[in-house]
Amino acid sequence: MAIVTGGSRGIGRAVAERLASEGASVVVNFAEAAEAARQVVDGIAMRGGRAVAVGADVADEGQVKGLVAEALARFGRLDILVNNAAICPFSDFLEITPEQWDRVQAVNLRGTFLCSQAVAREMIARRTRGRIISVSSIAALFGGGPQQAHYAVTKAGQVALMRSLANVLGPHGITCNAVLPGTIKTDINRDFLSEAGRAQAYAERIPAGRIGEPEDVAGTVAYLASHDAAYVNGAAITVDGGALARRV
Ligand code: NAD
Ligand code: RM4
Repeated sequence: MAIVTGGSRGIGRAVAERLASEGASVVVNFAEAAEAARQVVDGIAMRGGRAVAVGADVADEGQVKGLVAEALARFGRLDILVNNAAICPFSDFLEITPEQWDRVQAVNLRGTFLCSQAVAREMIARRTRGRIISVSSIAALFGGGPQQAHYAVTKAGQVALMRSLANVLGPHGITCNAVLPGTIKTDINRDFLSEAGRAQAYAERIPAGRIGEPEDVAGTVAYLASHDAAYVNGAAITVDGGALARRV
Protein backbone atom coordinates (compact mmCIF):
# COMPACT_ATOMS: atom_id res chain seq x y z
CA MET A 1 0.00 0.00 0.00
CA ALA A 2 1.34 3.39 -1.01
CA ILE A 3 0.58 6.98 -0.01
CA VAL A 4 1.37 9.53 -2.71
CA THR A 5 1.14 13.11 -1.48
CA GLY A 6 -0.14 15.67 -3.98
CA GLY A 7 -1.29 12.81 -6.19
CA SER A 8 -4.13 14.51 -8.03
CA ARG A 9 -2.02 15.81 -10.93
CA GLY A 10 1.42 16.04 -12.50
CA ILE A 11 4.21 13.80 -11.26
CA GLY A 12 2.19 12.61 -8.24
CA ARG A 13 -0.62 11.46 -10.47
CA ALA A 14 1.78 9.56 -12.76
CA VAL A 15 3.38 7.94 -9.69
CA ALA A 16 -0.01 6.93 -8.25
CA GLU A 17 -1.07 5.42 -11.57
CA ARG A 18 2.22 3.62 -12.06
CA LEU A 19 2.29 2.11 -8.56
CA ALA A 20 -1.35 1.04 -8.93
CA SER A 21 -0.58 -0.59 -12.30
CA GLU A 22 2.10 -2.62 -10.52
CA GLY A 23 -0.40 -3.86 -7.97
CA ALA A 24 -0.10 -1.43 -5.06
CA SER A 25 -3.21 -0.08 -3.35
CA VAL A 26 -2.77 3.67 -3.49
CA VAL A 27 -3.88 6.58 -1.32
CA VAL A 28 -4.05 9.60 -3.61
CA ASN A 29 -3.56 12.55 -1.28
CA PHE A 30 -4.74 16.00 -2.32
CA ALA A 31 -4.81 19.41 -0.64
CA GLU A 32 -7.83 21.03 -2.30
CA ALA A 33 -8.42 19.32 -5.65
CA ALA A 34 -10.88 16.69 -4.43
CA GLU A 35 -12.53 16.28 -7.83
CA ALA A 36 -9.22 15.82 -9.67
CA ALA A 37 -8.12 13.26 -7.08
CA ARG A 38 -11.42 11.41 -7.47
CA GLN A 39 -10.83 11.22 -11.22
CA VAL A 40 -7.37 9.72 -10.66
CA VAL A 41 -8.92 7.16 -8.30
CA ASP A 42 -11.69 6.35 -10.79
CA GLY A 43 -9.16 5.91 -13.60
CA ILE A 44 -7.11 3.50 -11.48
CA ALA A 45 -10.26 1.55 -10.55
CA MET A 46 -11.31 1.34 -14.21
CA ARG A 47 -7.98 -0.32 -14.99
CA GLY A 48 -8.54 -2.84 -12.20
CA GLY A 49 -6.46 -1.15 -9.51
CA ARG A 50 -7.28 -0.09 -5.97
CA ALA A 51 -7.11 3.52 -4.85
CA VAL A 52 -8.76 6.03 -2.58
CA ALA A 53 -8.52 9.83 -2.39
CA VAL A 54 -7.73 11.38 0.98
CA GLY A 55 -7.51 15.13 1.58
CA ALA A 56 -4.79 16.57 3.82
CA ASP A 57 -2.49 19.58 3.86
CA VAL A 58 0.94 17.97 4.32
CA ALA A 59 2.16 21.02 6.26
CA ASP A 60 -0.42 20.37 9.00
CA GLU A 61 0.56 17.81 11.64
CA GLY A 62 -3.02 16.90 12.56
CA GLN A 63 -4.05 16.43 8.94
CA VAL A 64 -0.99 14.28 8.22
CA LYS A 65 -1.86 12.07 11.20
CA GLY A 66 -5.39 11.84 9.81
CA LEU A 67 -4.04 10.90 6.36
CA VAL A 68 -1.94 8.05 7.75
CA ALA A 69 -4.79 6.84 9.99
CA GLU A 70 -7.21 6.88 7.05
CA ALA A 71 -4.73 4.99 4.84
CA LEU A 72 -4.37 2.28 7.49
CA ALA A 73 -8.11 2.13 8.08
CA ARG A 74 -8.75 1.64 4.34
CA PHE A 75 -6.02 -0.82 3.47
CA GLY A 76 -4.70 -2.22 6.77
CA ARG A 77 -1.03 -1.77 5.91
CA LEU A 78 1.48 0.84 4.81
CA ASP A 79 4.47 -0.07 2.63
CA ILE A 80 5.41 2.98 0.57
CA LEU A 81 5.38 6.74 1.11
CA VAL A 82 6.05 9.06 -1.80
CA ASN A 83 6.65 12.64 -0.63
CA ASN A 84 5.63 14.40 -3.82
CA ALA A 85 3.55 17.43 -2.74
CA ALA A 86 5.29 20.77 -3.19
CA ILE A 87 4.78 24.36 -4.24
CA CYS A 88 7.06 26.67 -6.19
CA PRO A 89 5.76 30.25 -6.35
CA PHE A 90 8.38 31.60 -8.77
CA SER A 91 9.72 34.79 -7.21
CA ASP A 92 12.79 37.01 -7.58
CA PHE A 93 14.95 36.64 -4.48
CA LEU A 94 14.61 40.35 -3.61
CA GLU A 95 10.82 39.99 -3.70
CA ILE A 96 10.38 36.86 -1.58
CA THR A 97 8.42 37.73 1.58
CA PRO A 98 9.04 35.94 4.88
CA GLU A 99 5.48 34.59 4.66
CA GLN A 100 6.10 33.13 1.20
CA TRP A 101 9.43 31.70 2.36
CA ASP A 102 7.74 30.07 5.37
CA ARG A 103 4.91 28.53 3.33
CA VAL A 104 7.32 27.00 0.80
CA GLN A 105 9.36 25.51 3.63
CA ALA A 106 6.19 24.33 5.37
CA VAL A 107 4.68 22.47 2.42
CA ASN A 108 7.86 21.14 0.82
CA LEU A 109 10.12 20.36 3.75
CA ARG A 110 8.02 20.30 6.93
CA GLY A 111 5.48 18.27 4.91
CA THR A 112 8.17 15.76 3.97
CA PHE A 113 9.25 15.59 7.63
CA LEU A 114 5.73 15.20 9.00
CA CYS A 115 4.70 12.52 6.51
CA SER A 116 7.99 10.60 6.82
CA GLN A 117 7.83 10.62 10.62
CA ALA A 118 4.16 9.60 10.83
CA VAL A 119 4.68 6.80 8.30
CA ALA A 120 7.98 5.62 9.83
CA ARG A 121 6.32 5.27 13.24
CA GLU A 122 3.71 2.94 11.74
CA MET A 123 6.23 1.00 9.66
CA ILE A 124 8.43 0.36 12.69
CA ALA A 125 5.48 -0.59 14.90
CA ARG A 126 4.27 -3.02 12.22
CA ARG A 127 7.76 -4.30 11.34
CA THR A 128 7.17 -3.29 7.73
CA ARG A 129 10.24 -3.23 5.50
CA GLY A 130 8.96 -0.04 3.93
CA ARG A 131 10.07 2.52 1.39
CA ILE A 132 10.15 6.28 1.76
CA ILE A 133 10.79 8.14 -1.48
CA SER A 134 10.96 11.92 -1.78
CA VAL A 135 10.54 13.78 -5.05
CA SER A 136 13.27 16.41 -4.71
CA SER A 137 14.77 18.21 -7.73
CA ILE A 138 18.05 18.89 -9.48
CA ALA A 139 17.50 22.36 -7.98
CA ALA A 140 18.87 20.75 -4.79
CA LEU A 141 22.23 20.41 -6.50
CA PHE A 142 22.63 23.48 -8.69
CA GLY A 143 20.57 26.05 -6.78
CA GLY A 144 17.49 26.19 -8.96
CA GLY A 145 16.44 28.89 -11.40
CA PRO A 146 16.75 32.60 -10.57
CA GLN A 147 13.28 32.67 -8.99
CA GLN A 148 13.58 29.48 -6.95
CA ALA A 149 15.82 30.29 -3.95
CA HIS A 150 13.10 29.43 -1.41
CA TYR A 151 12.21 26.26 -3.31
CA ALA A 152 15.78 25.03 -3.98
CA VAL A 153 16.51 25.11 -0.23
CA THR A 154 13.59 22.77 0.44
CA LYS A 155 14.68 20.38 -2.31
CA ALA A 156 18.21 20.22 -0.86
CA GLY A 157 16.65 19.69 2.55
CA GLN A 158 14.67 16.74 1.26
CA VAL A 159 17.86 15.05 0.04
CA ALA A 160 19.54 15.65 3.40
CA LEU A 161 16.48 14.33 5.22
CA MET A 162 16.34 11.17 3.11
CA ARG A 163 20.05 10.54 3.76
CA SER A 164 19.55 11.11 7.49
CA LEU A 165 16.60 8.74 7.51
CA ALA A 166 18.55 6.16 5.51
CA ASN A 167 20.79 5.98 8.56
CA VAL A 168 18.04 6.11 11.16
CA LEU A 169 15.50 3.82 9.51
CA GLY A 170 17.87 1.50 7.62
CA PRO A 171 18.30 -0.75 10.67
CA HIS A 172 14.51 -1.20 10.67
CA GLY A 173 14.61 -2.42 7.06
CA ILE A 174 13.17 0.81 5.69
CA THR A 175 14.90 2.47 2.73
CA CYS A 176 14.81 6.23 2.17
CA ASN A 177 15.77 7.73 -1.16
CA ALA A 178 15.35 10.88 -3.23
CA VAL A 179 14.49 11.28 -6.90
CA LEU A 180 15.75 14.50 -8.47
CA PRO A 181 13.79 15.41 -11.60
CA GLY A 182 14.99 18.04 -14.05
CA THR A 183 12.41 20.11 -15.88
CA ILE A 184 9.17 18.17 -16.25
CA LYS A 185 6.03 19.39 -17.99
CA THR A 186 3.46 20.01 -15.21
CA ASP A 187 1.30 22.77 -13.73
CA ILE A 188 4.06 23.86 -11.34
CA ASN A 189 6.06 25.47 -14.17
CA ARG A 190 3.33 25.97 -16.80
CA ASP A 191 3.31 29.80 -16.50
CA PHE A 192 7.09 30.01 -16.15
CA LEU A 193 7.70 27.92 -19.27
CA SER A 194 4.95 29.59 -21.29
CA GLU A 195 7.04 32.73 -21.64
CA ALA A 196 8.12 33.20 -25.27
CA GLY A 197 11.00 30.93 -26.26
CA ARG A 198 11.68 29.69 -22.74
CA ALA A 199 10.50 26.09 -23.11
CA GLN A 200 12.53 25.70 -26.29
CA ALA A 201 15.61 27.22 -24.67
CA TYR A 202 15.28 24.76 -21.77
CA ALA A 203 14.81 21.81 -24.11
CA GLU A 204 17.89 22.76 -26.11
CA ARG A 205 20.03 22.74 -22.96
CA ILE A 206 18.94 19.19 -22.10
CA PRO A 207 21.10 16.49 -23.73
CA ALA A 208 17.99 14.32 -24.22
CA GLY A 209 16.62 17.16 -26.34
CA ARG A 210 13.27 17.46 -24.60
CA ILE A 211 11.57 18.53 -21.41
CA GLY A 212 10.56 15.51 -19.33
CA GLU A 213 7.12 13.97 -18.82
CA PRO A 214 5.68 12.93 -15.43
CA GLU A 215 5.96 9.28 -16.51
CA ASP A 216 9.76 9.67 -16.81
CA VAL A 217 9.84 10.30 -13.06
CA ALA A 218 7.20 7.72 -12.13
CA GLY A 219 9.36 4.91 -13.52
CA THR A 220 12.23 5.75 -11.19
CA VAL A 221 9.93 6.07 -8.19
CA ALA A 222 8.44 2.66 -9.05
CA TYR A 223 11.95 1.20 -9.25
CA LEU A 224 12.83 2.55 -5.80
CA ALA A 225 9.61 1.05 -4.46
CA SER A 226 10.36 -2.33 -6.05
CA HIS A 227 12.19 -5.40 -4.76
CA ASP A 228 15.04 -4.63 -7.18
CA ALA A 229 15.89 -1.54 -5.10
CA ALA A 230 16.00 -3.35 -1.74
CA TYR A 231 19.70 -2.45 -1.29
CA VAL A 232 19.39 1.15 -2.53
CA ASN A 233 19.31 3.40 0.53
CA GLY A 234 20.19 7.08 0.90
CA ALA A 235 20.49 7.55 -2.86
CA ALA A 236 19.72 10.72 -4.80
CA ILE A 237 18.88 9.75 -8.37
CA THR A 238 18.68 12.44 -11.05
CA VAL A 239 16.01 12.03 -13.74
CA ASP A 240 16.78 15.00 -15.95
CA GLY A 241 17.67 13.84 -19.44
CA GLY A 242 21.30 14.73 -18.66
CA ALA A 243 20.62 18.38 -17.79
CA LEU A 244 22.86 18.38 -14.74
CA ALA A 245 25.71 16.70 -16.59
CA ARG A 246 25.44 19.43 -19.18
CA ARG A 247 25.60 22.20 -16.58
CA VAL A 248 28.74 20.86 -14.93
P1 NAD B 1 2.19 20.05 -9.53
O1 NAD B 1 2.01 21.46 -9.08
O2 NAD B 1 1.37 19.55 -10.65
O3 NAD B 1 2.03 19.02 -8.31
C1 NAD B 1 2.20 19.38 -6.98
C2 NAD B 1 1.12 18.70 -6.19
O4 NAD B 1 1.27 18.99 -4.80
C3 NAD B 1 -0.28 19.20 -6.59
O5 NAD B 1 -1.15 18.11 -6.72
C4 NAD B 1 -0.66 20.09 -5.42
O6 NAD B 1 -2.05 20.19 -5.22
C5 NAD B 1 0.01 19.34 -4.28
N1 NAD B 1 0.13 20.16 -3.09
C6 NAD B 1 0.54 21.45 -3.00
N2 NAD B 1 0.49 21.86 -1.74
C7 NAD B 1 0.05 20.81 -1.00
C8 NAD B 1 -0.21 20.61 0.37
N3 NAD B 1 -0.02 21.60 1.26
N4 NAD B 1 -0.65 19.39 0.79
C9 NAD B 1 -0.86 18.40 -0.09
N5 NAD B 1 -0.64 18.54 -1.41
C10 NAD B 1 -0.18 19.72 -1.85
O7 NAD B 1 3.74 19.94 -9.89
P2 NAD B 1 4.69 18.65 -10.13
O8 NAD B 1 5.72 19.10 -11.06
O9 NAD B 1 3.89 17.44 -10.45
O10 NAD B 1 5.38 18.51 -8.70
C11 NAD B 1 5.50 17.28 -8.03
C12 NAD B 1 6.87 17.20 -7.38
O11 NAD B 1 7.88 17.19 -8.38
C13 NAD B 1 7.20 18.37 -6.46
O12 NAD B 1 7.84 17.89 -5.30
C14 NAD B 1 8.19 19.19 -7.27
O13 NAD B 1 9.06 19.92 -6.47
C15 NAD B 1 8.90 18.08 -8.00
N6 NAD B 1 9.63 18.52 -9.18
C16 NAD B 1 8.98 19.00 -10.27
C17 NAD B 1 9.73 19.38 -11.39
C18 NAD B 1 9.08 19.91 -12.62
O14 NAD B 1 9.80 20.45 -13.48
N7 NAD B 1 7.77 19.79 -12.81
C19 NAD B 1 11.10 19.29 -11.36
C20 NAD B 1 11.73 18.79 -10.23
C21 NAD B 1 10.98 18.40 -9.15
C1 RM4 C 1 12.43 22.21 -10.52
C2 RM4 C 1 13.39 22.47 -11.61
C3 RM4 C 1 12.57 22.70 -12.82
C4 RM4 C 1 11.35 23.55 -12.55
C5 RM4 C 1 10.62 23.14 -11.31
C6 RM4 C 1 9.43 23.96 -10.96
O1 RM4 C 1 12.71 21.53 -9.46
O2 RM4 C 1 14.24 23.55 -11.31
O3 RM4 C 1 13.33 23.23 -13.86
O4 RM4 C 1 10.48 23.39 -13.60
O5 RM4 C 1 11.51 23.15 -10.28
